[in-house]
Amino acid sequence: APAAKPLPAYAAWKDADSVIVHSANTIETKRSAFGDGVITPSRQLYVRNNLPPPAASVLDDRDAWTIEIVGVEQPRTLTVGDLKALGVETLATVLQCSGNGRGFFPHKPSGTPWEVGAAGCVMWSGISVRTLVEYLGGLKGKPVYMTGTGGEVLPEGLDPMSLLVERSVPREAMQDAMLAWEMNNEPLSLAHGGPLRLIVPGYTGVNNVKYIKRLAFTDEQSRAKIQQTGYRLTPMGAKSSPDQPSVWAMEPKSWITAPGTDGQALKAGRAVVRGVAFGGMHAVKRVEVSIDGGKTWKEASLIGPDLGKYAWRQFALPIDLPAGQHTLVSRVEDTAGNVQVEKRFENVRGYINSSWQDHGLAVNVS
Ligand code: MSS
Repeated sequence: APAAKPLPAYAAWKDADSVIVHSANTIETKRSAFGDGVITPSRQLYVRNNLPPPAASVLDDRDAWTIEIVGVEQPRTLTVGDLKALGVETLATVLQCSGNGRGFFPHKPSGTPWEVGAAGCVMWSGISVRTLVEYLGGLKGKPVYMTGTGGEVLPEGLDPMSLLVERSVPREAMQDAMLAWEMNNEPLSLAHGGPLRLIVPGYTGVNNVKYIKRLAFTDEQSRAKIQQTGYRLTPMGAKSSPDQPSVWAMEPKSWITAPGTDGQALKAGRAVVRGVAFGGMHAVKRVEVSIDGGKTWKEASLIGPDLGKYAWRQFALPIDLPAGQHTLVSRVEDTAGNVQVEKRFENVRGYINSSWQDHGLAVNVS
């Protein structure tokens, strides 16, 4: 195996044994590292930055970080300190990169070939966007989008719109959205967007803008490339364009995390198949597991605490594992009746791979 790449300085505190460092801006959680608790420990959570993060000094005085809010009746620039005096809530969400599962697309799309580990389930604390908007007199008019702008310093001499991390999501997403300053009970790290980050529950990673400097309620989508042509579900053979669906809501998805994910050969006999499952926009209703690649299915039990519809659920199914080669797969159904898809939706950049078939785990039992 090639030598493991070192963790970048801003993420040096991550648990090196639990992650795969693809590059300084793309770090994946190992499938075998998810463990049996519902929350993904911060030290194991994946990292994805489209641009290098801001200087660590932005965390020197967290409460002094400012955010501009526009598209409300009383537009204001507020500090994190101001926000902390207005409200606080805690929410668990699945944070999942739009490209998680890209590594299973046969056409090898450009971008990180993530398998299952560009995802985690984490707790956020901060102020709900609804509370903040009410405080600022409500929305001005009937804006179509909520647009968040990242606070990275852009390199000079290049068109800022080609680099700016600015994402628009449908306005309704504000109902459950949050401006978070804590993750997993700790002040938000630089790697995950500190001092302040927008959380848009149910939406893919890119819509959860880190280092947020501006929150705008707008009639148009952002002019930034990352919105206009980036993160589009572009059919094979086509060019990315704004008329294709934007990568927004997540879909029902699950995968197996044990046994056999650490590459060890398995012994025939009693075993507990475990994994994680989420609905994206709806709560998990049930999870089925197959040890014959999807020919026959058995319902697994949902275990552990239910942290709400945007969190993932752990599932477990005790089975008798016969000797031989098996493919373990799982399939989730949400409370709205949507079932995890069997096959991926082919698209140029390899986004939103929710295929249960692709996420199967081949094991060798002796
Ligand atoms: N934000 C900002 N500001 N910047 C950047 O770069 N990225 C994205 C998000 N946000 C960014 C942001 C992405 S793309 C993702 S995934 C996410 O983030 C991640 O997160 P973490 O914390 O994990 O790192 Mo794909 O869809």
